[in-house]
Amino acid sequence: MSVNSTKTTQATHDPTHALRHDWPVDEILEMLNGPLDELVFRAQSIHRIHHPNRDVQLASLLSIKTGGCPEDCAYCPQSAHYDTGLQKEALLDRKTVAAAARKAKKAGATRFCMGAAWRHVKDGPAFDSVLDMVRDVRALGMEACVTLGMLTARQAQRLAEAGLTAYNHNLDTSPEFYGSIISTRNYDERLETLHHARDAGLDLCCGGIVGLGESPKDRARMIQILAQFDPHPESVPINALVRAPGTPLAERPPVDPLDMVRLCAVARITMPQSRVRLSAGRKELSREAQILCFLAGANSIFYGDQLLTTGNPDTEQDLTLLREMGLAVESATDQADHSKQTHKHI
Ligand code: SAM
Ligand code: DTB
Ligand code: SF4
Repeated sequence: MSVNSTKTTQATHDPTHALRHDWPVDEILEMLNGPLDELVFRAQSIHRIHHPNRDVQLASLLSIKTGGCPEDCAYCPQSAHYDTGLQKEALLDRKTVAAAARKAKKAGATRFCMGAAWRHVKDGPAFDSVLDMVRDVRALGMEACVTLGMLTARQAQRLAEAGLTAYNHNLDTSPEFYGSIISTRNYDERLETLHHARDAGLDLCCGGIVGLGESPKDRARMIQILAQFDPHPESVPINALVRAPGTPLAERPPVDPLDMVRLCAVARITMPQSRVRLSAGRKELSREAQILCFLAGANSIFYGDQLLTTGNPDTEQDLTLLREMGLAVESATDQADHSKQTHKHI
């Protein structure tokens, strides 16, 4: 596996159409540090070409197994290494998860993402139960995504066989900064799981977090590595750190909203066809800051009052914001067949 692939999917030098996998880090850094108006203009120009529907995907999240995680991710309220006051919960049962998915669908979500606070997946009844949950979500006609930690090639295949749409596994930051945030696993293990998911034919949902104390160069490196995937990850979550009490990063300064705008823009420019998902941290972003993120090419949000263990804006507020912007919301009469996807204005 290589993070330095220089393959180009589309041999075109048209600056707005090219799908490139060979972005030099300095070029990304220049965009991140350059004038904001030029960055947003470039991102929006590319966005218009690749996403003429101007639609936003609503993805709902559910924590299906909460807390007690053996990993020491410095940002995470679910790590067993920190006293965050979070109530641990065993794996939810299949019926509870299916009911939550139905509720999300009724509220307008087309994608349902299930997260487990595991270091890695263990074969056995819990994994079998997750496979059933995936089948149930797909039977509702929704896209199904799970984030379960590290996977073997066989586990990725079993998820694909169950009908899973995408696997979420974030790079979170640059390989250079990774060791300052997590000591219980390394970057290559992260990449290996992503390759297993890709080899099994799953879409990749892979992005990162802003506000961990990383430098602009770390952000540029993360984007560079994401864009080296060929094809690019189909969805790229851009999270702002949620400063969870009890974690080592609880006292970090708040993320500058314009840094979120810039990161959404460079994700859009470097990965033109991907869904750029404006993810955690929206509760602390003003309506105007979120609008700038959409202008910069974000075209998905986590939708629902709860992320995994922390809060998210309420659904009415989100629908109002999208309506005020005049954006369309992705709707799906039959998610099993992507060609039948439709878009509606709200
Ligand atoms: N345990 C699995 C893993 O780490 O891959 C899946 C669940 S984990 C909670 C999923 C992602 O949530 C992390 O990779 C990280 O990007 C994001 N995340 C966790 N805590 C966060 C926080 N406090 N602020 C922003 N994003 C966070
Ligand atoms: C992603 O990139 N962000 C989501 C989802 N993928 C799994 C998780 C955000 C978690 C924020 C902290 C919490 O609610 O526990
Ligand atoms: Fe565990 Fe995932 Fe949280 Fe890390 S981010 S502590 S792996 S739940």
